[in-house]
Amino acid sequence: SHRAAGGVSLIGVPTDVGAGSLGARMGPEALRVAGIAQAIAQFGLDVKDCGNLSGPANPGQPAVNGFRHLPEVVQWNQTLHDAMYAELSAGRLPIMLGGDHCLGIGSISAVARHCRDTGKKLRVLWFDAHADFNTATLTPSGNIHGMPVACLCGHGPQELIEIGGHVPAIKPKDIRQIGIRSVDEGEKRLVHDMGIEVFDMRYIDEMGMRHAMELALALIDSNTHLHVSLDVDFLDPTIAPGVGTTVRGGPTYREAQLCMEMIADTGRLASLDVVELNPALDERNRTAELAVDLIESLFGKSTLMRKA
Ligand code: B3U
Ligand code: MN
Ligand code: MN
Repeated sequence: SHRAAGGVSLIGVPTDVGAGSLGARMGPEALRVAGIAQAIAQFGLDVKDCGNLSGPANPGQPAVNGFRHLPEVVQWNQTLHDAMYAELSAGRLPIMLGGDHCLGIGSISAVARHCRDTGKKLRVLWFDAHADFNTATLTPSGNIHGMPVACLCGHGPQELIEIGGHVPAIKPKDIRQIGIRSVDEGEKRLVHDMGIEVFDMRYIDEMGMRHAMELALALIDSNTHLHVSLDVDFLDPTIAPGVGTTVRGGPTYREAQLCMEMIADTGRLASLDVVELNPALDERNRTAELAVDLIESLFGKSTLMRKA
């Protein structure tokens, strides 16, 4: 139910340079403590923990020209791009353990580059409470974790948009956003004008998660590389308190499980980001444990055996 024949590689990226609050730097360890490696190994997969990447400390500075910590964000993302691209080239399924969501730039630009190398079609599923489509002029915070999708689509500082060697790294038609419920004013227009397909909470309330996911997964075929970028703030904060930017009214446990199961059924999962987990804000590691639980479903835990 996934494309992990060559094994799974865990890449820890312990930083919160793109976030507004501190603590996502501890995300990789919390996921390890919650048993992410064992949870994936139970499916008979070879799991390699690559450990943590290194990079600059969080300088805790205000925004400069609309960006907080741009040089640090660039450095972490370049390092991540290289690590992720190496694992993909080796035929493995990389899981990026964040870290804040600015890391989606390095991760997905590596995935997009791998797709260009191999002639694969890319589909990114972006699970998030936020659209992450801000720019230097639109951002209310300067936090780059609110900008990765814009950067991937070619709207952002040159150093960030060119990390994967091709600008833009992805096209709007490559991505589907699910669970969105907090979008800034100017950001709304840009998301609309770029033509991003968004299944927001209003859509999910009216049409149901099953229908939203059927559309988000439409036209995936055997030549598709499916990348999942899971911002843990996608989940309702009552079940996932361990995130810096909670937004009420997110998907329930059951809705989130269904998303993961429907992805598992495609058999095309080929890379994953787990980001924005903030252990400093969590309760007894329950948000990390929930993320691991969902990842088990993503790897096919609840997939029944096929009738002959
Ligand atoms: N849109 C807001 C808030 C935000 C976006 N992503 C996160 N928070 N995690 C911003 O600052 O860009
Ligand atoms: Mn995000
Ligand atoms: Mn978010």
